[in-house]
Amino acid sequence: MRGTIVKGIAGFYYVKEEGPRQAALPVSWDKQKPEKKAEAEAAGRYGRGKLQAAKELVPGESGLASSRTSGSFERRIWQCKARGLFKKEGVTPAVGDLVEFELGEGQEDDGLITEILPRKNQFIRPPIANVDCFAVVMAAAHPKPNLAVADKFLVMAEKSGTDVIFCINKVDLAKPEAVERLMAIYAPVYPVVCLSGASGVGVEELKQLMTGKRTALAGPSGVGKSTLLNCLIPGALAETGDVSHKTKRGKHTTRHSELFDLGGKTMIFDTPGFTSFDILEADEEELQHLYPEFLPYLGSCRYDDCRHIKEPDCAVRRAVEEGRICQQRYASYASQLAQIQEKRRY
Ligand SMILES: Nc1nc2c(ncn2[C@@H]2O[C@H](COP(=O)(O)OP(=O)(O)OP(=O)(O)O)[C@@H](O)[C@H]2O)c(=O)[nH]1
Ligand SMILES: [Mg+2]
Ligand SMILES: [Zn+2]
Repeated sequence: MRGTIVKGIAGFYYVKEEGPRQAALPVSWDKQKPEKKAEAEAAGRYGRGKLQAAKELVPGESGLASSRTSGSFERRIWQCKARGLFKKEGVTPAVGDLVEFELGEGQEDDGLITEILPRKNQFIRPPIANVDCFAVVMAAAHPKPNLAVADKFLVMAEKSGTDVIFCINKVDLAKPEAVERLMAIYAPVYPVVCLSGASGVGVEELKQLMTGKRTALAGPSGVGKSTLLNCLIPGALAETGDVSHKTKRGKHTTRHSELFDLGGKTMIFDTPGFTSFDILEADEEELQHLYPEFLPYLGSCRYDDCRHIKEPDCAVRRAVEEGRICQQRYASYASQLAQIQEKRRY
């Protein structure tokens, strides 16, 4: 059988099978009453292998009866382990992977992932694969926007050639100036959506931009990624947590990446937030190409190997001075370049 890994926890992978949709499974199978289980078995509602009904199957409802009456049809999700050989080969299945899997003999057996199909791309932070687009989420306030982290996500997205949507969330909490500042920096380079996961402002616009793609919500903890996911897919019921008043940071509520279905070909990854990441997988020469607004000027500097820092007659710095490249983004480039050079020294 073929399917997509939608979640992975502690050595288990939850694989959503491909193919026609089937009658929805009971929510949280393991918690079902025995008589309901018996009923489902009698109805032939699950096959071999241990079934894990995902919570998104029947939005906002629970139990078999409701899934029947709601007439909801979904693809089944199977709990699987990975073939032992993957480990030997140093391969780890990732959320978003398209896989081949087999089901065990008994009801309680886990399925077995036997093959991972070639990936379009793969990321370490967050650990996901086959991403078409990154929605980089920053809160305009609470927590304060961390532009260094935003620019690292953007560089990562550019390097892998994925699309980008820049999301400014919590506009209901922030002063208009804070939102405008972020707009001024990012709107010249990327599509920007102003959002409030609290009131739903901007969610339709974001949904439009995500249509037909697999988009990963990425950004620091507490910016509202899971809240946005719940707005986009009301049945997703992703867990959300508040922002600590003491540290002014999120509480790392989402611990595992998970892939949700919005219908059609639209899928959304919710990912755990983190506030800093040191691995910037670009090299010194490459970095300048990962700032799209630099591209028109590359090749016009006096030196071919110009890094746009101190070199004379530099077209990029001229563009910064003349306001054609945002000062903040240039500073971020310079800081990332310094980090890459520093790392190379060791
Ligand atoms: N006022 C306001 N609060 C929001 C908004 N979006 C999210 N929140 C709140 O911000 C807090 C953090 O939201 P989450 O959705 O858990 O954030 P997250 O980005 O998923 O965080 P991690 O899972 O830790 O990475 C919660 O208390 C949300 O209710 C918004 O647009 N406005
Ligand atoms: Mg979350
Ligand atoms: Zn230059």
